[in-house]
Amino acid sequence: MARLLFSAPPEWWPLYREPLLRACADRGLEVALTDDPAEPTGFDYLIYRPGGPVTDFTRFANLKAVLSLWAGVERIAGDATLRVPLCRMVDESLTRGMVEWVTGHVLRYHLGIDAHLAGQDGVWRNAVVPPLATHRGVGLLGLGVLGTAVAEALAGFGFALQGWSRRPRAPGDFATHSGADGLATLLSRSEILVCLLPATPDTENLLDAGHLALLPRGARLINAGRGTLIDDDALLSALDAGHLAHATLDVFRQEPLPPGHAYWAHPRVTVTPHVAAETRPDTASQAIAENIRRGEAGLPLLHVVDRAHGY
Ligand code: NDP
Ligand code: OXD
Repeated sequence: MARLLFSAPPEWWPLYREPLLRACADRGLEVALTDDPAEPTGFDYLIYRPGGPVTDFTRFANLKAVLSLWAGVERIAGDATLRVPLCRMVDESLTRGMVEWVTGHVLRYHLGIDAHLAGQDGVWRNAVVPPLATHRGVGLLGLGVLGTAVAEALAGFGFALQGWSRRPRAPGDFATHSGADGLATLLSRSEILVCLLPATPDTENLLDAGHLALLPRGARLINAGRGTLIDDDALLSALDAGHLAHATLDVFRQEPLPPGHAYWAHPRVTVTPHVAAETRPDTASQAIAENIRRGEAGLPLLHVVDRAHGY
């Protein structure tokens, strides 16, 4: 019998209890599942979403792993009280959601949809025709699970794609880069820049004034990674100066984004409320149960976080 603790804000418990039990039963796993961290039994696995009751893992002496319901694990990756493997969420629904969201926003920019939405005034403005995707430079920061799936979708339209990751990639269907020089090359060619990097000490404020200045004038930015990737003051200055034409931001240093934040009122910013890709209880529970099955069978866990690099 594997003993599972669900630690998340209370509204998630009714949404996850049944799907988790079902996913475990599907795999023939016998489990005891609770959301009460005070139960005196030792727990084998802790299912984690930020904002739940567990903030210190020290007392969970028998824990075999912490299984995150989020793909981004910056809130616990550096936690010194966590001494067992931490697995992040990798789930096809989450990935498909991100692909749809990013593709939609890239196409909005590429096709210039806003200009037509704003101009329904009887004037026939056909002077500006968007280029084909093959002539549109799109840069993708982050080529992990989500970035790779997004790249495949955008490549399907024929966009002139470039990608950037920490470790160099073997040559593939589109140009990839790593390191500072590779970043500079990618930025200089990105009319649309998509960020799908994790929040780590190395990515903090990556998009600062210097890096934003490398983008072509009139570039657009889409951030679905984390708010910490962006130096907010530098972005606002680049937008005010017209160097960047527009930004679509799904993630922020403080969430919910405070009502008075400059992004809400900025005419060149679209704010979306961290909805790019949602973790869905049915499929996320399958991913969690699969790791429990593997743990109980003595198999290596999937998607273990590299704590040294923070993702
Ligand atoms: P992965 O861990 O699979 O991929 C991370 C990518 O970032 C990898 O390509 C990695 O490089 C690259 N990377 C990390 N650090 C650096 C660095 N210092 N320099 C250059 N590249 C770096 O993550 P996912 O693709 O699954 O998710 C990415 C992020 O998306 C999550 O961490 C989370 O913050 C965010 N997210 C946002 C959601 C939303 O709704 N807005 C939903 C889900 C996730 P390498 O390939 O070399 O390891
Ligand atoms: C995640 C997220 O990391 O929703 O899963 O941002």
